[in-house]
Amino acid sequence: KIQKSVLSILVLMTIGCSEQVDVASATIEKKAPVKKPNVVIFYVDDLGFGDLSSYGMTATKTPNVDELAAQGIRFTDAHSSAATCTPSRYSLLTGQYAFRNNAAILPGDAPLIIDHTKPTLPKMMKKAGYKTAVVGKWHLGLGRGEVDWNKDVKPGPLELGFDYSFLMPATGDRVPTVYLENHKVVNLDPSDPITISYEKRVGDRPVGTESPELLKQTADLQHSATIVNGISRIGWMKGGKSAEWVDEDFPQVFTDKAIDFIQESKDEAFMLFFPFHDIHVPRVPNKMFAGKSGMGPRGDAILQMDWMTGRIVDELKKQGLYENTLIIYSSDNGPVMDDGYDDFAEEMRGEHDPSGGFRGGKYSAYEAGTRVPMIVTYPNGMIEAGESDALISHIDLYKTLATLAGVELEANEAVDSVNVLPALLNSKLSARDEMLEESFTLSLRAGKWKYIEPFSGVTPDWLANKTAIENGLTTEPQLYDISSDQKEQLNLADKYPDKVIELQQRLDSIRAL
Ligand code: NG6
Ligand code: CA
Repeated sequence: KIQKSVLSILVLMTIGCSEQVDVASATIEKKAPVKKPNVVIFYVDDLGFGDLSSYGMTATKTPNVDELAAQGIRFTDAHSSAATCTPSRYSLLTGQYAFRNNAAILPGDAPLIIDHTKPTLPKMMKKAGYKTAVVGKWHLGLGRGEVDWNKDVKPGPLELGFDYSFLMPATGDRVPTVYLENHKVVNLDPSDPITISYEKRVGDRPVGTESPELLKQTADLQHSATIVNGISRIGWMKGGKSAEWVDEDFPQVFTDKAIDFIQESKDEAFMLFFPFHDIHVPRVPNKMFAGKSGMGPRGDAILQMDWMTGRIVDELKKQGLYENTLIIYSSDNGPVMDDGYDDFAEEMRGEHDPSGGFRGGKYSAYEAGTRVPMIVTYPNGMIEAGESDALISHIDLYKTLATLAGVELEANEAVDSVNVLPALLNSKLSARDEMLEESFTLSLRAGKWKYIEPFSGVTPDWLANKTAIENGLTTEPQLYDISSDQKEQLNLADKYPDKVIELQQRLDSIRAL
């Protein structure tokens, strides 16, 4: 079986080098492709390890994602690069740890944090002839600072190597609450220009602190500035009335744009990066899903995400592309219940465990901060359905896709990324034996050990006050035997001081790279 998979990889590498597969090697596999495989990355926001029925959720069902899980490999030790969104995305698109660039959660008016003169994942795919697009939530900053939303907004995804972009510029809970298509705000009326501020109130739109009667959901102080569509946001926005999004329309709007891209690209090799807004706050599902999960808006957002996934996969099938598409489905960080809006996620959760039995969640140095569902399908007979406990980080997608596409990387490109293609295609093969997890501190997984570096910084108030979240930040070192103590209950740092020193040194050397 392993031999068969090695042959599969050879076939894939051949595809990377030439358009046509050598017929002799192609006969080894059932249906070897004649075109480079398309790549679709479904990147859900804040979806926890336990938030899919294929990962143990019983409270409601995710049939579309479960179908992918049934046809592909379901990973149980795959990780987002970080426990929050901006750093995770940064690493995925650059193959470098976010701490190397101090990438942290960004406000909605922040400049682009990826250097567009440097290599990126989409630029690398373009070298191999891929057409590339990003459709969905961005949250990596735009422009050079003081961005003017009324002019061309750049640099952004196009300058980073995407041929097409349709974005929510930051997050659903931050202004500006408008779509950005390539360089332009969609439907903007030039006589009603947009001004954004994260410092002071601008414009005459009502705000959450003063007009709670206008709200669909009340929110904490941080999320109680400008109200758009009955939801108060972080930050203030003036103008841009005709360009405002309607949160309930997200599922159709984003999937329609992805489907358009697939239809337009069907005769070429393409890579679609599809970062969802769901299941991030504010959770304001479309009426097709509102009230359907029995777990409140958070559960309904899971159903919405599942429906969106299904529509895009159906389109691939309709276009005859599914057989030749590598699909990677995962999440940008672990789960959170209360993230600022009163949507009763915790109260309506019932027995559901979003972390799937692991400790912590979004923001946390414990496993549930980054251990997320990951499903890989490649129906072309190259991959056998199964379950894999290979240790993988999303930072590895860069080198892995470079291998798939046959691109040779420059010396300084994607330095933290590891090629895990063999493990993506064969559930019996292992991947890393060492991996870094980023949160407000750093954690190192090495063999059976998980080491959490002591945290000497200041925990932001909003995080310290979230008592429901175990952020894992302590001034003392933490050492867990993750092979026997998956829930990170027994700190062995005092018992194995030499191990602590060894792992801290290893961490320091990765940092100094
Ligand atoms: C936090 C926000 C939270 C969420 C998060 C980003 C506050 C108090 N909390 O700062 O609501 O927006 O940033 O989430 O403002 S992420 O998934 O995009 O990283
Ligand atoms: Ca997130």
